[in-house]
Amino acid sequence: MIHSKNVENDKLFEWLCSISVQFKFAFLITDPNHQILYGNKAFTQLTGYSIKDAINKNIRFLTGKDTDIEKFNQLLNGLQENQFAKEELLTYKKDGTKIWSNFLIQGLYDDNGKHLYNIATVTDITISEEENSIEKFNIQKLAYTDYLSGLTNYNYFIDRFNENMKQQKKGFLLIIQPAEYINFVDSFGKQQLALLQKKIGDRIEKTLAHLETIVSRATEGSLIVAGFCEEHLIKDNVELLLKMTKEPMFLNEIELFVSVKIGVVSISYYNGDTDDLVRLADIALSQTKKQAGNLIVYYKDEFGIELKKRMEIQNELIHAIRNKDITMYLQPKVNIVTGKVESFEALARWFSDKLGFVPPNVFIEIAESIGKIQEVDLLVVEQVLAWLRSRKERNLKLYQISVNISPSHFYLPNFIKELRSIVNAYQIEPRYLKIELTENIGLVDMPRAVVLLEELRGYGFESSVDDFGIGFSSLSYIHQLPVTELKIDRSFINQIHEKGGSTIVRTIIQLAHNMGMIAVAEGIETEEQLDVIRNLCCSIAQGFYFYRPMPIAQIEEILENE
Ligand code: G
Ligand code: MN
Repeated sequence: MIHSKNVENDKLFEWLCSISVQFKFAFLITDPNHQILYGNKAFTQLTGYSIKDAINKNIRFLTGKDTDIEKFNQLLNGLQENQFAKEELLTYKKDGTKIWSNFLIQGLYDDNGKHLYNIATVTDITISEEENSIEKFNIQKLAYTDYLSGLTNYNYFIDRFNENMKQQKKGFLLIIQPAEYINFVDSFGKQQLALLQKKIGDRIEKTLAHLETIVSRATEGSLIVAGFCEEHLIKDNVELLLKMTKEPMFLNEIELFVSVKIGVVSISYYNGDTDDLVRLADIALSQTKKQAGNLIVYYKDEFGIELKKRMEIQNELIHAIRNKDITMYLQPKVNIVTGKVESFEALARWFSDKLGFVPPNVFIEIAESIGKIQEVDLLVVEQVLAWLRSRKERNLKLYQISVNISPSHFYLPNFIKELRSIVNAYQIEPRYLKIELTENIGLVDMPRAVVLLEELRGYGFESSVDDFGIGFSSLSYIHQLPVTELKIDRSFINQIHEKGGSTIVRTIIQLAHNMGMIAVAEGIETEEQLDVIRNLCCSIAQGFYFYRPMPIAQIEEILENE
């Protein structure tokens, strides 16, 4: 990244860069005078300008002789604080070709009203079907790259590995981690860690140059490697990797000796599911943490107890779903100004006779992996409706309740039909249900997501984007989705007291308000966090600070006391 200001703004800047990598739309960050600080790859694809071409130029360099300069200036000069400005303009590619584009610009300000950046998205509105599919192809390539390190990412690894396995290859899969990567991040920062990972990645490729390999960045702190060779050569090949730690690596002219932890699994354990194999390598890696220094651990069957546990949970879960043994808990969403309960989020909880309490993140993930998540979601919806119905019969106030819907069945043809039919059966107005979807939803199939959300809205259901701000954030297309609420991911609330943490939350709240949406802060645990988001004009919050998710009986008590 080419630019450095104070830490606080850099964090916002870094976040904007990281989420815009996946954007299908050209995305630029400029300084308040419209000088370009960053452009994503879609920008390069759209305009033909490399990032180097664009950096430090004024955004006006995209114009040409037929551009309506006055209109463009109006757009740039008329930027009101925290407002979107939009205009259709004729711009030029590097090779001189004209493009009609939709320019969307917004100013970002800090807590003191200081103008930090502008962000601009540029969409080609002259695009043809054919070009569109080329663009999609390139987006795929983008989706294969880890932006910080420049290495290929986990998605790439999985796709390539699966391709290789079609030819029934032999060899190993391993996960490799610099031994003290947490300390490393503390003393050097994430950007430097990414550079180090890139260097390790290059060394691995060199060391194993005699093999066919796939080397990708699996997580922030680890690389994932597949090497294809005969079974009896696995050990020799993997041990070569220890040699590379004998020579120092240079980072910013500092000499570093890096020790590594390696978890290895033989491809002979492959059962058709690459995720399972990766899990085995991960289990082996976790065994390396018990000792200091360089260490390689090979997966053994004894380690597989964890996997057995998972199978057990899986089997119990199937029974639990059949017996409707999943319980709905409610967590209040609170109006910060009045302190009153405004609405609820419904959450699935599972108390198994055999296994005891199984944490939701555990069984939800398993339900997803075995194709049972739709049933879990609908069990929750049904209990929500039954509760509303029972309150209606007792002439008590009804509240709007959010239900989490997994992207995996949001797109199924009968989803909306089924939803409507149970809502009808309980005779509850759809406006009492809010459909919570994760922000990746538009990434799967954006045009269809819009159609489905419009359809839901047409029937009177509201919808909301959950866990906003992480992963494939939809900053550039969120304004196209007919949703009424953005839920700021808990991780941002957690970091709100770190330098720059509140700037990101502030930006998300501004974005939500600009688009006429409600911003909800999730995971409020302390008074200090509440104070910050209150100052940022967020009006709805949810979290342990107010209430934990609770069974209906307890919720009824709270409502009685209000
Ligand atoms: O992904 P989603 O936002 O739907 O996740 C909701 C989960 O977050 C629930 O399982 C709920 O128990 C949990 N949760 C709710 N409030 C808090 C909180 O204040 N802190 C933490 N750590 N978790 C919370
Ligand atoms: Mn949720």
